[in-house]
Amino acid sequence: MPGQLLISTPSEGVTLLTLNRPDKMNALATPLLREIAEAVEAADADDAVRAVVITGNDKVFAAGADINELSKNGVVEGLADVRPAIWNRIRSARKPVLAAVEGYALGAGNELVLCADIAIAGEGAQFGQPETNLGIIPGAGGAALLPKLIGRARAMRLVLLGERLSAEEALACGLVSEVTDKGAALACAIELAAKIARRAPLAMIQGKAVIKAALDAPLDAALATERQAFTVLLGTEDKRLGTDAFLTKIRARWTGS
Ligand code: CO8
Repeated sequence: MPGQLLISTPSEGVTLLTLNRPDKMNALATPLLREIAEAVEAADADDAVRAVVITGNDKVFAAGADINELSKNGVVEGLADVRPAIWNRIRSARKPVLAAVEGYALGAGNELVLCADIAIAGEGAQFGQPETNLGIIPGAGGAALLPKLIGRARAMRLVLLGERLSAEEALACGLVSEVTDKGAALACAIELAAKIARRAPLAMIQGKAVIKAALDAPLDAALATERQAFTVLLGTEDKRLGTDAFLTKIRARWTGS
């Protein structure tokens, strides 16, 4: 019987994680969330993997945390909850993570999109943080991180009113970087991931790390972090190969060293 997370390699250097709980709208119950964290960490540890794509199915990316699980949790369970640590593991991925979204990305599903570095939406996709409909608020970035990415005004409407963003609105506010025809988001995300997989590996990791750090740091600190990463890359074989390739007009074969 297939698991709740399908792991495949659709293109060289690309790991594809497909959420597979279609009968429960891909609700992110703790075991599934844990499987995602383990798969992301395995990809990070595997030199052959350069990028990760996370997707759902044609109708739903993920409709949130598992409400059956949630309904049984009180304050005590909340205090002992292992999920914040699992989310941190997903958020800490070093290699680029892409999300391909068709249909609903709601609650924790949208928070999983927020973990991605590049998100692609198929026409008709819908993004939201409907937790206040359940008498709670988002718990994995949907209130804390969302306003930094899409702005306070839109985040307030999503969280306080339970409104959803269409694919086009998500594009306009920078939640996703591209809208494709319905059903074409995954192919688009795999193509982008394959492009990343062909590029200088250390530069991909450092570029991602600096951009993420810059979201939270004052400009001086962000510029210092950028400068440090830039300087470290000057000492790499890939930098020598990249500059030689430009000067000799011969394509570089990156080594990731
Ligand atoms: N959890 C559990 N089961 C779900 C969930 C869910 N989030 N979403 C859908 N399902 C189940 C339904 O109960 C139904 O099951 P069954 O057939 O056994 O009755 C099945 O999936 C199909 O769902 P629907 O019949 O509702 O399908 P529709 O096409 O009519 O509607 C929707 C699709 C709009 C996605 C609808 O299912 C919906 O609104 N789902 C809930 C969305 C939601 O409220 N999400 C927020 C959840 S709370 C959350 O994410 C908090 C995160 C906190 C993280 C904290 C970490 C520390």
